[in-house]
Amino acid sequence: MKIWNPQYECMSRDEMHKLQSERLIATVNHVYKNVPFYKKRMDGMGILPGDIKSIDDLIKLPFTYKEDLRDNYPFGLFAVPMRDVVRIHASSGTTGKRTVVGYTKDDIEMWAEVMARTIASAGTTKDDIFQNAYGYGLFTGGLGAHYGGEKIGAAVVPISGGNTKRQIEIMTDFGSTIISCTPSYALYLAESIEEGKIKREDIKIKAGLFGAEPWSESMRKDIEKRLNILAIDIYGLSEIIGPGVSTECEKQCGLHISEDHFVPEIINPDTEEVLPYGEEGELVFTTVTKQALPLLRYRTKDISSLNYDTCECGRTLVRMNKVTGRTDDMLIIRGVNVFPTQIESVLLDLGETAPHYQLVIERKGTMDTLEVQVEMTDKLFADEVKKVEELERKLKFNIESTLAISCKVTLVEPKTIARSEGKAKRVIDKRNI
Ligand code: DLL
Repeated sequence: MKIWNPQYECMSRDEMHKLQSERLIATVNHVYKNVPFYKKRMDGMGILPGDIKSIDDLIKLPFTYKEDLRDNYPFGLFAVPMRDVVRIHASSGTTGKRTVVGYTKDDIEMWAEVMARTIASAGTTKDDIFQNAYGYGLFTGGLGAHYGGEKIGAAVVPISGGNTKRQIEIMTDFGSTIISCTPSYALYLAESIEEGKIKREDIKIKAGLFGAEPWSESMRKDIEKRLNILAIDIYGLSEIIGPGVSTECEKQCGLHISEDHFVPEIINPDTEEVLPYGEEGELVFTTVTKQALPLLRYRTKDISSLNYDTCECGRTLVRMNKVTGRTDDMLIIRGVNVFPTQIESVLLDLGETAPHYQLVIERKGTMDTLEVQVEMTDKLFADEVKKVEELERKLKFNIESTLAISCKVTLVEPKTIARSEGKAKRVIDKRNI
């Protein structure tokens, strides 16, 4: 399959080292000058931009945490004036506040470039019809993939997420050849196609770009078999750019990181020590070309490992292994990032229930379901059923508008949710992904 940009994707390790070094130095100067937060943090550690002479000095730099973005909400970490920002996206934060990210024109161009690499790695060319079923909006998936598809010259169908009947109709009528969506939605599509009247021969999809949530090898096999396509894993996070941070190639043996833009490290999440190549730990990224929101050593909380061996596909870009989990309690339900604390805030804000709750997540068929079980207070328990139902509806509405995904709320009798002596067990994830 054609490599989109061999100059960068197949660069020698020495050249990459030199390029990353130059770009890191420029980035450190940029943030030190333009982001008071970084100046303060570097001053606090006694580090000046001049101390950073190559990419090997990365370890001298401070980490950045999701909380730093929240504490500087919404635009406090932006390194350019607002007049240079041309796009703003946002994703879930740990509590009520979202994580806000901004892009300059050059950032959007770089994003389109890394997404073109990603989309091309599934074999996409100018001749393809690319059905982009990632959500458009504040989520980075839709527009991120859109610009990459256009850069390649494919005909992008900006259908966005959901509405399965319409997805299948458009897919058949337009003759879409490439699809992008979450892997769980791909399975749902497969199931809906199997149940409907349309025959597989009437569908021309040959490959799919699936990411935004963890998925296993067995899920890949299932999708590939049922849809009869090549299923490629794509990874990214809003803070670093959105989708486009890394992608599998057709060899499906790890995700190539666009490390000319995003430099990875693997650390021990507890000691923050950098781990030797190959060991599993928390992924950390430093952006080295971003203008609006450059981040130094951003702690992703995603667990993976790195592989620097040259891949059979010819790319020299380092590969990260499939993400195996997270170091925090973030859940991804139907592609939406959910922190239990967000739900807790909604419950506490309303203050009409006991502070004991549990989240039960299941995969029914191919769809994830979320049930929020909340304990009633003794007073509420003594009330009429009508009042209880009303509160369930109100909680459901508040949670759904905070999380942007549907859920079921069940008010349970007082003292029925198991108490824990240590950390409360808030999440019962029954999905077997
Ligand atoms: O999910 C960006 C994206 C969109 C990636 C479309 C791929 C496709 P966020 O909403 O900020 O951004 O969520 C980022 O999702 O830290 C991981 O925990 C998880 N994630 C993303 N891709 C994968 C993947 C987008 N391929 C968070 N495998 C990340 C496992 C993934 N987890």
